[in-house]
Amino acid sequence: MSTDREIERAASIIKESKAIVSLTGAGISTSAGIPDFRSPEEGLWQKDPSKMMLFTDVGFAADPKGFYEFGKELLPSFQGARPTLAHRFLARLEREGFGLGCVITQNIDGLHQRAGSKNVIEMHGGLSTGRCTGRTCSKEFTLEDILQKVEEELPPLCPQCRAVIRPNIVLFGEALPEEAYQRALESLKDCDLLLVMGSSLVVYPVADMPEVAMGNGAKLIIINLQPTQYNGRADVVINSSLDEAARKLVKALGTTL
Ligand code: CNA
Repeated sequence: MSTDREIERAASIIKESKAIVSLTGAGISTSAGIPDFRSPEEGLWQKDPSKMMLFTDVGFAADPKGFYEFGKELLPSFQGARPTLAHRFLARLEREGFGLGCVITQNIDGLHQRAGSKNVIEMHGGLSTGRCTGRTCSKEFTLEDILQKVEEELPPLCPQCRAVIRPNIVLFGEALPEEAYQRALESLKDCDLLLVMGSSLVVYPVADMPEVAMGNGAKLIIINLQPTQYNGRADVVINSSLDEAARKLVKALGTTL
């Protein structure tokens, strides 16, 4: 549980910081109904580790039908999701002059943008678009196109070249989008506070980002239910649900949601 002392300390660091970057993970969207990967019991990999393979570059290429069958099960949770208090908290920190410059997210759900955050760097792509995997075909698709095709056949195929369509997300084993990665590194170079929210900090290279920020002199605040490898080095660790922490931080900062 987060103590009032940790909240007060985090609020005072936020107030005195001039250039804040937030790094978010799947934990910020669990209260919106989207399961994460590694939470005990509810995490997708904890429930069924065999599904992890489908989200690798090799696994997708070998079994795109299996990927989409599992994707169809997960999709309603993404479609029904609304931004959480914690998403709205970050949008407010950006809008209200608290010095939040950008949100670096590992999430693919688009909830930061829907909460009103303007400067969002998606490290693992997003679900809202897709593309043909054909070598010479570069056709792009909206999520609506893909959903329509998924109803017709699995896996969905490109109408132009009949190759498999894939969502524009980064699968395990693939490189991060270079432009997003460079932008993220730039923002970490200049920040004086990294605020990590809802990430196990085990997926590299994003898991190196606290190291990069601290190496540049930034403070580190972690809000997460489970411990991370950086807890011992963070300035403040708030071990509570993100929505509860956001509610208390908003009060301590003297703002509203
Ligand atoms: P993860 O490894 O599943 O870790 C999530 C962390 O959040 C865990 O340590 C939990 O303890 C913590 N957590 C869960 N719920 C809460 C809560 N309510 N309050 C506070 N802490 C909470 O997820 P990461 O993001 O670290 O791993 C990166 C993966 C997850 C990326 O490749 C993502 O694309 C992928 N992912 C994204 C989504 C999404 O877009 N919403 C969903 C599932 C997985």
